[in-house]
Amino acid sequence: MPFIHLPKPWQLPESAVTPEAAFWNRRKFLKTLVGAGIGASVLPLGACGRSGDVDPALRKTLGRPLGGVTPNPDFQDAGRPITKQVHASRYNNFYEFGGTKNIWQNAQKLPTDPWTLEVSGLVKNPRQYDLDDLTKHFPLEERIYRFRCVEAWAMVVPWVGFPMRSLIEDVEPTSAAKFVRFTSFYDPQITPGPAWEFALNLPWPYVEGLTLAEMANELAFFAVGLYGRTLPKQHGAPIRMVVPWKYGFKGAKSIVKIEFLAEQPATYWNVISPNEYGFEANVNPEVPHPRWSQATERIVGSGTNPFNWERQPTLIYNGYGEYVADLYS
Ligand SMILES: Nc1nc2c(c(=O)[nH]1)N[C@H]1C(S)=C(S)[C@@H](COP(=O)(O)O)O[C@H]1N2
Ligand SMILES: [Mo]
Repeated sequence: MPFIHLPKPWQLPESAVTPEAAFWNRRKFLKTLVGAGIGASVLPLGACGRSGDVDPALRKTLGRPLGGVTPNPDFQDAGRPITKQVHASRYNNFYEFGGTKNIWQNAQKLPTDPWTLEVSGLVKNPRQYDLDDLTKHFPLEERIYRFRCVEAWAMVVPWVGFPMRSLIEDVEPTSAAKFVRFTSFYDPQITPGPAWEFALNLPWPYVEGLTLAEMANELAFFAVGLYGRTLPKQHGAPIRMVVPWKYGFKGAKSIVKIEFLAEQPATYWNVISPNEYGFEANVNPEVPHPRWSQATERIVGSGTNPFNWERQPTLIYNGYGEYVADLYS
């Protein structure tokens, strides 16, 4: 964004971060430019080419290029550089494939074609989307979002996908629907979990949940791509959740089922350790995890090894309070 430089909350000194910071004005400003047909020429043209250098082993794990993707003008600047793909796509959490960050090659066992995403429960139009539907049924846009894991590592990546709201409009929840459960792929032959899984008896499949109001929020997104291509398996191909104001564990990967419910569903990490991983799980620098502070975060790929990655302050709602604070007042 070379010509426009108005501060967002994350570009201001901590003392200047107020709920009504300049973020909002800047969003309106960008919308005006685009509406007048001026903005398009200064907006980046999608994220192919933004991934940085990719080595041959990693290249094998990448998806196919996605065409017809519109960059969403509101989400082109996350206030930090985009994380290079060599870092983002080789440092993952996907416990179905192991308990370390280094599961990117192991995750290639995930069978993604064919795929069926079933949407059911309290909806007027239950649906099944196949693999093709996921990239063709909804118009695709690109959003560059901050991402903050509860373990205090953070990155910025260009997702491709569609707003969760579009799917809500497709299936039309009934007035009884208040919560939504998202279930990840699970097959004990393919996704055995970490080596220590048997000791803990982990509650597979991985499930996550949102309130319907959270799912309808402008930020809530289904990603089917990353850096201009379909999602690599290690990131949750062919479709995963992205809720950038919440800790990363809320973003279930490789979703096979979405159910609209009247009651709050049980969720994977909350079942494992309820006092460490809440249902709401909004990013909040002032609420420490029982075992570590959440005040700062380590920037993925910013140093030679994860132990000396640069630290930066964590922001309430991960910097997205303008969009979501109303949900919690
Ligand atoms: N099915 C499934 N989804 C998951 C996880 C997982 O282990 N299994 N890990 C979560 C956690 S803790 C994080 S931080 C993010 C990591 O996403 P990334 O690897 O694409 O960066 O995925 C989330 N979604
Ligand atoms: Mo995480």
